[in-house]
Amino acid sequence: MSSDALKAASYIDASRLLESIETLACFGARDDGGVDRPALSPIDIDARRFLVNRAVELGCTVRTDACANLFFRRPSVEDLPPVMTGSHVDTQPTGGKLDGCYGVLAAFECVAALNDAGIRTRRPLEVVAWTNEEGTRFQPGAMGSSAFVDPALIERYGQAKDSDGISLDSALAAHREAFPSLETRVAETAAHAFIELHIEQGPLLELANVPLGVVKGIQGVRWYAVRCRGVAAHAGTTPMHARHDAMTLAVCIRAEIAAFAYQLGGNDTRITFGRWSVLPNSINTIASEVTFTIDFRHPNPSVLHSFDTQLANCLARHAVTSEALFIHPPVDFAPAVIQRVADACDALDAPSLSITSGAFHDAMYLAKHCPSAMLFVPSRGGISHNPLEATDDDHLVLGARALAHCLVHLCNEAP
Ligand code: HGY
Ligand code: MN
Ligand code: MN
Repeated sequence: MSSDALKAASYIDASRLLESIETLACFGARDDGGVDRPALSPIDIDARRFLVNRAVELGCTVRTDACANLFFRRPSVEDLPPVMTGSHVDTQPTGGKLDGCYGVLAAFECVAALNDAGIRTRRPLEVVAWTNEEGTRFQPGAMGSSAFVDPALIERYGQAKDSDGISLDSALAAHREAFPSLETRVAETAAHAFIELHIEQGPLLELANVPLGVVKGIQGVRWYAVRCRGVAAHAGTTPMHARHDAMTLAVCIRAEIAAFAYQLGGNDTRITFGRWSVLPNSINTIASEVTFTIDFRHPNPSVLHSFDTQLANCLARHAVTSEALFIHPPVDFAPAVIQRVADACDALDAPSLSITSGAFHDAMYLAKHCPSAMLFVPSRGGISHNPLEATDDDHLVLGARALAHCLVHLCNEAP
């Protein structure tokens, strides 16, 4: 088996992989070299059409599901539960070319390498493009993978609306119209394993000067929207003592939240107040309403729970309302699949680092569905969710080789 695994790894074609990354990046290309491809937007649908065509060229069957996930399955020798791999192709508004996309395209490259090497596997290999992982157009994030694992979620998700008031349901309808003949992947027995290749999106691998990350888990995440109310009034005539300025209240609450987050979480604290909306958002009118989002991450479940409690107390003190947009505990991946990742790094003589993911990924939900793990490659300067997001070509190729090695072993594991 290891000869087939090494053979598949050797058939990874660097220029074919790198070219596919550049091609996909054209869908939603920004002038600054980044990508802006909102989930299920017309741009995303065009990108999906590129993936569907590529998958058919590679001899895969293509199916979808109620949440517009795309499943590209390479046939196998035996009719056994598949090994799944993949990631997402929706991006942040000022995203890069690699976040999510690399994991899908490297998986396609593994299919191409298996084809070129004439390798057939016991189990089917199923590449997946999960819908709306970023959660930037529709909240929460990782909608496609979570709805795949728990189909009951799709009904609530369908009501989610983007900033233009378009519901996920109508975006899904547009997707079905764009791909009218795609077969629906019906629920079947759980996959045998899931493995996601992704850029680290942080600095640790680069700081350690190591080309591959063996990902043992993902830290927990909390997303909230906090709404502060005030009274709109004239900026020139209203004395300071007579104001009810929603922005003053929001800034004060933000400071309190940041303080107790750091006090709870220490150096592992990651807190971001990334999205603000101000009403009426006029230079010369005191704000009547300010809504801001909180993104809090931490590897320790009790810190996450304490944050929830302290946030509720803080907001109650100020008589401010909030909405929980996304709550997920830390995830530990499956030791057996982690071992496959570590073995692949060793087989390719590549130094590797055991790492916990700071970013969330679709694998956090797949870990509930089947034994799962992830493999990272370094992000230059630790930069991501930024048009400057980049990874050295040789790292991108090495990651794909390691993924191929893992997939061959997993696809040939006995029932
Ligand atoms: O926010 C995240 O962790 C992911 O990159 N969407
Ligand atoms: Mn991602
Ligand atoms: Mn991302």
